[in-house]
Amino acid sequence: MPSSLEANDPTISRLIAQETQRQGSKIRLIPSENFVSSAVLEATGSALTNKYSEGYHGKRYYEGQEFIDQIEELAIDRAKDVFGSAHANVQPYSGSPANLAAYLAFCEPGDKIMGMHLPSGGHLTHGWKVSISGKFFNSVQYQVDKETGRIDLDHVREMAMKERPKVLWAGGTAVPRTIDFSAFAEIAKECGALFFADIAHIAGLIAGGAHPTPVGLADVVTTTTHKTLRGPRGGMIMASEEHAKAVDRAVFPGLQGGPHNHTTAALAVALHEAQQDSFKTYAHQIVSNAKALAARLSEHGFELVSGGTDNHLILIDLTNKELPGKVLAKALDRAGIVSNYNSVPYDTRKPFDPSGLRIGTPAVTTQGMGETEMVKIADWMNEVANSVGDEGLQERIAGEVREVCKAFPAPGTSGTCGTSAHTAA
Ligand code: DSN
Repeated sequence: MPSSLEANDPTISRLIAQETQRQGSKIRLIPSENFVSSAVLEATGSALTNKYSEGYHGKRYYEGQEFIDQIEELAIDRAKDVFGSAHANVQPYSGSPANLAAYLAFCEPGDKIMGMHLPSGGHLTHGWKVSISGKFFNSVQYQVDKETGRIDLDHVREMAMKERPKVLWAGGTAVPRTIDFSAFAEIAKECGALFFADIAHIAGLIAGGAHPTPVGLADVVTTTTHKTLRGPRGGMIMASEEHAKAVDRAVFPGLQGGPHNHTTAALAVALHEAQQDSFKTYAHQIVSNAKALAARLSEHGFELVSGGTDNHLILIDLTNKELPGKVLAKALDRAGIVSNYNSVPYDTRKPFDPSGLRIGTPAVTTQGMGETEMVKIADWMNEVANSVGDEGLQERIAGEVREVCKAFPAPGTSGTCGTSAHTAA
């Protein structure tokens, strides 16, 4: 008997099945991607998508909120518990809207903001020129040190004292090293800035105790919920009690309409998973896996920005291999290994054809892979990089990748997940 989707829309049904199969049969190294549990998937696909709920618990603009209120309160309570935050807003649609809401809560157009330069690993919404944050605000940006590839806190301090921004951002999308949130908090205090921490990439590591937290140090902490945190696609803002009202008003009615209740419920489920001891194991294993992968890649002569990794992410500078990131990413994809080409600090190539490749270990860790598999993956990557035009080689490796994926089935792609690193709630 076909499912209702198969019967009603066989084309979309087939495409979803094909994408699901793609995810389950390739090694997914994009550091911002993951596999959610079947429980999170189930909540995401629930009838909650049918309901409008503008407002907050006790002050909604539609009737029929008796269950939605409970769901949103549970998500908030769990977020506060997992991150030790005084306040949490779970309504942002994703990371960029969460960051916009943070601006709306505290800034006026034209205010000066200071974030990390995109090619240094920052995010578009931290003041990059093509983003609304770079257009509506007066943006100044710090870069990583050219020699070390790391954030130079003396440079950040010097620039912040000179520029006196309204907001100082820490966090980004291609930062392979531990972020010293205490140092950023001190700099923000010294120069009179508000400190915004964007933990989108590392939220799961923080929840699992594998990275220091900015909660309690930053005025505002924003995050997506679908990266290492392993929840549905969404966003969240955490703040002290002092800033709670401003944050809530900025999200609604300032920026958004009705919250996506199916996402809120799925986030509550993911946060429940993050409360389990097994989540700590998962978070620490992500880092161990990334270190093992980085070490083996270095042995193969890959040059890693900053020399390695402290977290889930590795940024490879392919300049010494005379190989553009895009060429290697496409060859790897044919070999069943999915990555993304990415700018490296001080890149001389264009963002759409950059010098780097960005990889990470959240998804493979969720599948239960460990250091042994990371060494194998690095060896495959090296083989592909040494002969990017060899389609026979890529086909052989794609077959071997499929076998490995069969041994480490991903939740939601095969209906099972027999791994110690994953909690199916
Ligand atoms: N697109 C996200 C990432 O891949 O890091 C950032 O927004």
